[in-house]
Amino acid sequence: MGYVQDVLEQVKQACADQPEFVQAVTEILEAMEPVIAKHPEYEAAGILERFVEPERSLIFKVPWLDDNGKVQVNRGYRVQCNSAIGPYKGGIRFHPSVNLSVMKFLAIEQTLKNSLTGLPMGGGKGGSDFDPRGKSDNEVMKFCQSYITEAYRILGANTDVPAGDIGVGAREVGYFFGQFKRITNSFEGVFTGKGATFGGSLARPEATGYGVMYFAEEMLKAQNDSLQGKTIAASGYGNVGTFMIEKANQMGAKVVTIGDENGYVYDPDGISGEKLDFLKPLWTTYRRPAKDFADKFNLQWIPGKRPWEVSCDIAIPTATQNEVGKEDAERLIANGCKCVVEAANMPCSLEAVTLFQKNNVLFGPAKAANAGGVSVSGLEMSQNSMRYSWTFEEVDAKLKDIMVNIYKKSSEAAKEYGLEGNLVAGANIAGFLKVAEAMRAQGAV
Ligand code: 2IT
Repeated sequence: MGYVQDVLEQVKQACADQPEFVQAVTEILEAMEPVIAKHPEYEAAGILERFVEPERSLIFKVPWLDDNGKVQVNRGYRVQCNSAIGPYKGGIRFHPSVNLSVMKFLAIEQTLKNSLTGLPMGGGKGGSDFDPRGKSDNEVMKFCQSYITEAYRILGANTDVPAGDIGVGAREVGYFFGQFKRITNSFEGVFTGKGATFGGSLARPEATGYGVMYFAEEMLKAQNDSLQGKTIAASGYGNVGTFMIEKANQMGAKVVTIGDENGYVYDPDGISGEKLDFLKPLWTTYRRPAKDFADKFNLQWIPGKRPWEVSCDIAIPTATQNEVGKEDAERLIANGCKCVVEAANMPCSLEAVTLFQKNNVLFGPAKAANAGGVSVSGLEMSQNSMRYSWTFEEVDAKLKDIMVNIYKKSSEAAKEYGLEGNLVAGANIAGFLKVAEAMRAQGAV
């Protein structure tokens, strides 16, 4: 076997109990064959086997007192994957599905995504199996403080800079920041996604969703097409989904579905106006189910099903990993879907991605398409270092530039390595080359 396959086999054996991590590594390494063929020095330097091993993983106890005064215990994680090109950077996820496999997959994806942004950020990810649904504000605060009381020792503005992810938004980041400041006696830009009154960047809440649509626009432009008049199916309605809908509306498209694990809402008129106003805080502030949205506006609620059965031009999964499987992909293709843009991290299974590619469905991979969030996080770090802040318009313009650039880098890398049109390969290759070069230059560390 060749070098790439050898490393993949090693990961499959060593991490057999980590299916999400193996899935992410499989996709990445399969794109590496032409890279290794062109760069034998990477094999000599052992870059791949070093790249697939996180630099450090911290797993810790997070004890907290609930509102009844009872002790609860959750498990916390922070995986510091790669620091070749900058401090570890990546969100914190609170969701019952969080485990080491999920953390490691997110951290390695983040490493390549952050590289693609062109900003100096390494890759990391953190989280806990804590379920924020149904928790009071007081319980969330106590949990966040306890998480940071352990994690603070490996965090720092020049070391590791977390942000939000599923179940973690501005409120939680505020509690993280307050606890970190108290323990370390320092006011530093150690988190992004902060509130605007203590160093948060304007346009950070909008960044991931807007960035997804800027990226989608580039994908369609390359086909002499546009978003005007397009029908979009989406799923999650958190921070990413709601701002994706806002930007899609501004670009002349409409989004006809949102959903959760219990079913989905179908709104053929498209979600806009007072419907979007209601939807925005539904998850991010109230952590409420999707059915509330259907009930409020008398919209069709389809229980027990995923949105991927409706007729749409574009599917934008905005919820979580592996929410689009093989059968969903088959149905989307049969119903005429021509473009899939991953807004969540790794929302499409490997089989689904292969089906889209075989059937000439335009496919925008997460690490490129959803990089807008961490891009503005990078801009938040820059603003904090300067002790200065840019206007919304300035940040939004920089975000758009970065997304256009990521599209360009990914499509050019695909072409250069003989895989024209394959943005999965292109994004992996373009992201990897910068990290690999930095690792090689820094020696065997
Ligand atoms: O998946 C992601 O890119 C994020 N959750 C955002 C990470 C960040 O540091 O802004």
